[in-house]
Amino acid sequence: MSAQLDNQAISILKENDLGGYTIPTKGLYPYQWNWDSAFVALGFATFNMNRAWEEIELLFEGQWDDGMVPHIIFRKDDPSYFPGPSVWGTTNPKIPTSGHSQPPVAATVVRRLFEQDTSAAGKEKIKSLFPKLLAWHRWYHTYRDPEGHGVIAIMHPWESGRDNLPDWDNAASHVDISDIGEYTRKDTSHVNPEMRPKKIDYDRYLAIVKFGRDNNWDPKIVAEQCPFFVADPGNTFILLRADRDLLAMAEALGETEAAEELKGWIALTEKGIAKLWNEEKQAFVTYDLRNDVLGDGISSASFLAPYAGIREEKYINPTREHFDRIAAKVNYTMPSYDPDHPLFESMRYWRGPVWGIINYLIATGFAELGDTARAERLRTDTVALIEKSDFAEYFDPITGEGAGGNSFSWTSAIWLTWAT
Ligand code: 9YW
Repeated sequence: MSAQLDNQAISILKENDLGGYTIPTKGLYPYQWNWDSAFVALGFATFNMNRAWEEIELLFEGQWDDGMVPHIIFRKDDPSYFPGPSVWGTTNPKIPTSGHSQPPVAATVVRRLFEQDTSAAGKEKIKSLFPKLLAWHRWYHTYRDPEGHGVIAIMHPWESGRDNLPDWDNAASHVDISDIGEYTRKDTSHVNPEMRPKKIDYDRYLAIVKFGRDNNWDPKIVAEQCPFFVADPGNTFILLRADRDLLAMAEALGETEAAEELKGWIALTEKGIAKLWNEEKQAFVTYDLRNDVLGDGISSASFLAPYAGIREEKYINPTREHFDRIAAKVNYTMPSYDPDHPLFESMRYWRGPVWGIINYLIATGFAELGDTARAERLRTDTVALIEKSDFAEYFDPITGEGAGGNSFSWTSAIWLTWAT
């Protein structure tokens, strides 16, 4: 079974390879996505190290002058996806891109590639990628944490990579959607609309894109005025982890000045995460910085503290308890949203389904804590889901049914690098 799935996963990556970069899946997502490419690189690294580096290098071809690495790189216009490059209206980059970023997992991936590839070429790759990664992290700390709270905000639900998480609903309800005009979605013609965000979500997504476009995607204006600006435990923990990995690379390369800068960000974030702690829920939640509202939802990102290197028992013990409560309730961990919450929906995208890449991140954190049982539960559940429902985009945590796009690149990559 395993060898057969290994071959299938490799074939999917090869089929979705458009020449140095990989699309997430045919039809639904015809471009290069940021964090997808990072995970995909881990998959390629299991059988073709050069191709793994290339994936990351092509992602950074889309980097903006201010350091931002966009969430989509539009290498060629494809009418099967909406919103395409003309809707984003970005002007800065050499290649058309979207106007905001996505979870910064790349530095963590690059560190792993660097550890695996001990060749001279590997050293050259990391030398050229290091300043680009550092610039991106600096952009995140400057513009997505403008007041220096030590938590990272998103300006659009898409920037979190967890688009229709129920936690964005309230914050997004303040976004004025009266001026968005007519538009036609494409996603719902590729997959069942019941598994996708609703129309109201898309109205708000487009209103925020309009805000960005009207302000030339200036990150300073975004930080001051964007109608949606919410601190996200997902991006905060992922960046904290990535800062630590970049620090390890800075030390290996003798980049002392960069190392000091990174240590400053790490110390700030280690303190800042207290702002995302909901004492009543005993969990890390979102914080709507625009409207000063602490969330009450427990999502899969609430379990990323160990991954970020957080070790305080006051945080880790309740995190384990929530894990066990949810694990007892579902057949397959980790649902993207708390099944005890009234807004949980087992098949609707980021409101309940299980995502292989998130399982991998959470499990990495638990394994590093020495918590093998919980890490293994996540891994064996991921294996069971893929064996049952193939390399789907995401899965129902109760039935294990696959949902969204199929022959999905990051599910295949996660299989190769971790689950198998
Ligand atoms: C969209 C590609 C992307 C992921 C995101 C996921 C989804 C795209 O697909 O967003 O148009 O909704 O939410 O995390 O990177 O796989």
